[in-house]
Amino acid sequence: MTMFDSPKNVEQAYALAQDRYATLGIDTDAALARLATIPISLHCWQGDDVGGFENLVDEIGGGLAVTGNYPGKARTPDELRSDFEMALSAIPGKHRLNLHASYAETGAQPVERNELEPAHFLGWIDWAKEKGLGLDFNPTYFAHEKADDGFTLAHPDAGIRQFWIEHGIACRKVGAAMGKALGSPCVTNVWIPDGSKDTPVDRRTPRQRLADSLDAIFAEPIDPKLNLDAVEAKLFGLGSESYVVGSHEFYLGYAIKNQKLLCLDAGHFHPTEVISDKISSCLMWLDELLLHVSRGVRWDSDHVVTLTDELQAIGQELVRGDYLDRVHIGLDFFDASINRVAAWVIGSRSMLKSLCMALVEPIEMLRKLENEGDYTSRLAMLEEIKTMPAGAVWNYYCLKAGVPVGQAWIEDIKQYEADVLAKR
Ligand code: RNT
Ligand code: ZN
Repeated sequence: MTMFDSPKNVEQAYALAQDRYATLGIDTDAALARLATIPISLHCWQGDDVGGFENLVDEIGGGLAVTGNYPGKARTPDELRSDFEMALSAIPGKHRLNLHASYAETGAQPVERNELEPAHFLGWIDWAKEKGLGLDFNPTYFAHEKADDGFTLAHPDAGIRQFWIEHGIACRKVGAAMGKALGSPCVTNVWIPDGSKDTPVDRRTPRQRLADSLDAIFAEPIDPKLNLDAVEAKLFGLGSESYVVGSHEFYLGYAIKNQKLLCLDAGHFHPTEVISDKISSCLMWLDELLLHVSRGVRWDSDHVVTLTDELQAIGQELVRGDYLDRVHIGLDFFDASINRVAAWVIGSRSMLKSLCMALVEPIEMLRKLENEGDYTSRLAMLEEIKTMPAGAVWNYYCLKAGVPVGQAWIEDIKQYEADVLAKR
């Protein structure tokens, strides 16, 4: 007995699955062809616990917490790129890397955040070009002394606000340079930690300041073929339990008014709220969305994404609503208690599995049942679909994409851990 399926077994299982799906009118080859066109934007920060390469402060701040001390985290851009390539070798399809400004390569000379330029990201851009990857970007409004008191773009001090506005402007230019160099628009996403631990008496003024700061950052139009602006809301954070300036209502309104992308992070709402139900509402009024697919366990804990009901619901919404061309799928989690390269692989493969399952769903049939009011059959079908052989379709997809099938990738990552990570 071997540990892994032979290619022949994978193909035979696929042929059977194909027949089974055909009885429901589903063309699995077409589904996989579609799946191959969906990029996932993998976040660089899973690779080094949101550390970045500036070494300005010891703590990340901004209420971001990474737990665990698994050995072997990337300490340099080259190590991070090498780890990322290792992760990609186990992820089928063509994907993107989502960078934070704190991952700039400025050489021996530190460069202030408001003075960052595309030149400081050339290492990333050249590498992305060589690997055929798209890049996305984020200004970094934490891990900095000017963010220490919990306010950045909404700071009461005009000088500090101006510094962070300049950072935002600089980052849009970096994003546009990335988009231009790689021939694919860069999504530059603004998330700020601003808020307060205890009850504020003035909820209004900081929000007015934030709106003004954002207006200043976005004042210069940039070709959407190069850069797309996104804004990310949050309900609460560590240290901003009582008030977050950039709340959901704030940014939904701002994004609609200014035709920006809204970023929905799966961990940024009340635990009983789900972003899968927000996609169709937001896309009534917005052209495009950015998702930060994450997994909150009891709070915005940023656990590695797994194939939960909610992850499946997100995939279903994107496919059922025909939103795949209007939604940029990004991941956002950081776990330092397990192999960080494996974390990327697990989260990305889970996201892709959810899309794969959604793409082989007999949605026309389900919709018809719903329209006819036959909720009995709808529920029965939804339950039957759960045990359809989507796994065989996914395995075949991995085989054809030239990446390990099933658990085979775990061994490769363990080898990389022994050969590379353990020696750091
Ligand atoms: C924080 C936001 C934000 C960050 C990254 C590092 O709650 O989710 O997206 O996770 O920018
Ligand atoms: Zn996020």
